[in-house]
Amino acid sequence: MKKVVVAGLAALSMGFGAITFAAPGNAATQSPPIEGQVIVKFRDDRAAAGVLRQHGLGEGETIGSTRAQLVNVPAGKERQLIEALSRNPAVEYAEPDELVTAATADEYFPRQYALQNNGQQFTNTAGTLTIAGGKVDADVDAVEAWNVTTGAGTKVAVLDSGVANDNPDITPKVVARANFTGGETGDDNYGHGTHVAGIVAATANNTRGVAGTCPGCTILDGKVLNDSGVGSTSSLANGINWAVSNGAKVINMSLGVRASRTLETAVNNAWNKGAVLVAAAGNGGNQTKIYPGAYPNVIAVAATDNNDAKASFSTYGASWVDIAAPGVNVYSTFPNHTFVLGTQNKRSFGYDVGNGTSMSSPIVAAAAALAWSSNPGATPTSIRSKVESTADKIAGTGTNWAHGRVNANNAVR
Ligand SMILES: [Ca+2]
Ligand SMILES: [Ca+2]
Ligand SMILES: [Ca+2]
Repeated sequence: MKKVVVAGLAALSMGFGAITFAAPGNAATQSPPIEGQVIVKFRDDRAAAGVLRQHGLGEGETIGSTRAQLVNVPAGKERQLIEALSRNPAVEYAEPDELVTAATADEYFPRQYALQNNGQQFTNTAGTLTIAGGKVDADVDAVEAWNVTTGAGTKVAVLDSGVANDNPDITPKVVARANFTGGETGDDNYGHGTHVAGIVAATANNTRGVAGTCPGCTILDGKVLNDSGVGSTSSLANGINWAVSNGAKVINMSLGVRASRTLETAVNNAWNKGAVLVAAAGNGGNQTKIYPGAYPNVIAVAATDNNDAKASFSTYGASWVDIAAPGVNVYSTFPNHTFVLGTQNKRSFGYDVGNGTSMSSPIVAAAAALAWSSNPGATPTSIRSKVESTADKIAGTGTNWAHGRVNANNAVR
């Protein structure tokens, strides 16, 4: 029987340049306030000196344009003085001076603009990759979402080319594996699945590599694409069934195929059994439907960049593309061994950048998993509705997709 080809929507251009530039400094996410100083703002600055004197304090420096003062206090008395000052009617507010740190202690986190975009920019030492400073907050507010939940134990199925056995940032997150490709090793010798899985659930705060969008999530690794990134409708349908049987709350499919009644039945069965399904919209740069994304019970995801603009390669069209997520220069995990990409052998050292709606889909899948985690009694319908309805509307993109660019923080509130 002739197989229908399912091509992984592989990155249009994967960097594979040696990533050698120095890691930025990092600090813990939870730190105590800075000792010996508090921030005070007065309703009328003319009252400041008198009020501070009542508490045995002198006036401090003004903080930029805020009109608040940074006041020196005895170490250990910060909280007590904040409470006392807050009760004074002349004080608008008093608050601790908090330590500002990197959001996670992962080496490459600052490159992950999709999770937190401060307008950061990078050029690698080889000069082969530049990420220009993007638009501040053109991101999915993952760091803010993690204050509510990191998705602990929520299972996300990645139906893809497998997940590498040798990447300490993502391999330990795999709780079940199955190989539907027939004959090949269960390892990822294509790279695509490892990259997608890392976007979902790479371990955060381990000093290493990247952070997943849902760092507490676990991965069901269903290998449906072979080591050339190709599979069949039947293997994909089997993978969907396996994912549901193994407790997947979300199923990510960064791949595309022509319509198939078998595939649609598998999709609908999974949805009816309680899984949210997410798929790439495609990299055609046009409005051509691909499946499973175009099925009604699958969220189809387009790609944006670090300016919240539609990626040039992204398939689009609000009639069937549901939502968008960053898909340009997305950092994630790769195998830590030689694998095949196209016709070439590639030696990867565990991390690289990827481009494609394949990278956008797992961000939405992870946001759905975070939403499940904060609403355990929800249904696929309510989770999908939450993720879609709370997306950030991006001016000028209304005809490209039905909802906005996903916002994980909104999805968990
Ligand atoms: Ca943000
Ligand atoms: Ca990490
Ligand atoms: Ca759809």
